[in-house]
Amino acid sequence: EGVLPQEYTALKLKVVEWAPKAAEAVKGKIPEDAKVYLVPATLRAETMYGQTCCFVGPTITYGLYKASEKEYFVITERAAKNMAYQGIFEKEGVPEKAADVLGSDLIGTLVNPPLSFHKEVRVLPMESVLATKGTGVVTSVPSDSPDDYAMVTELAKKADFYGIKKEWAELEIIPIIQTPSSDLLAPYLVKKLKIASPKDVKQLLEAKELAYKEGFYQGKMLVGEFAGEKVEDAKPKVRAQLIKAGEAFAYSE
Ligand code: A2H
Repeated sequence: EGVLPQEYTALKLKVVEWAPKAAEAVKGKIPEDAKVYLVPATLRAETMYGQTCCFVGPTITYGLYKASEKEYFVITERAAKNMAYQGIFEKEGVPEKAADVLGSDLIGTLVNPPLSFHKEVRVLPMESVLATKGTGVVTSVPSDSPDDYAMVTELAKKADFYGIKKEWAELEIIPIIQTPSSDLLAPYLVKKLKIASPKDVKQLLEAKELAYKEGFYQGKMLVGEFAGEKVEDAKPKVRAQLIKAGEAFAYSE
């Protein structure tokens, strides 16, 4: 962990339809009219137009935590404790857990990602999701995140092995940010650095650094309300909009 606190944007992806095992795990545990959200933490709010799926760690145990009377969040216990402490939940103190659900049981759940061109996306597995960072949930933006692009490519290639439907990993990747190199920076870098799979950890780390620098300092928005503006300028505006709309909140650790 770094010295400075990391200021994330926590995004609310509403559950539209549970995967069968997740449905079983939550059955009768929350009010019928309550909304449940998967809540990924991101540093790149301005890329949220390009979400194509939502990653969970298949071996991570998540909890369904009560944020308010009618809202529940699917996150790690660690994140729930932080959120309770930061006054994000209606009730302060010890977070109230309605149910446990294993990451692998969430796979296939259909969620509604704010701002995204794709209105409904699936929950998919990513082994490299850390239980010790953010909320343990990662929203996937394959246009601008090399990790995400490498993972959705792998999932589409080996759908049967991962126990998913191929089409869940094959949503169209839409250009969100123009940089000097490309309008699809992550796929461009993955190809350029000859990254074959999520196992190419070293090259992915390099791609991630390159993508972050070029995207942030030289990127221009191609879509959304701030199209034409520099990423640097658009980032806080997109974030503020999401927060104002009640679709996201600040989360730090
Ligand atoms: B970012 P930092 Cl488009 N395990 O969001 C692994 N990765 C995690 C995580 C966890 N528990 N929690 C968050 N992350 C990812 C978007 C994005 C991100 C883009 C480009 C780069 C990028 C869409 N995925 O991150 O270690 C989340 O992915 C590259 C750094 O706290 C989050 O932002 O610096 C980022 O890592 C936080 O990483």
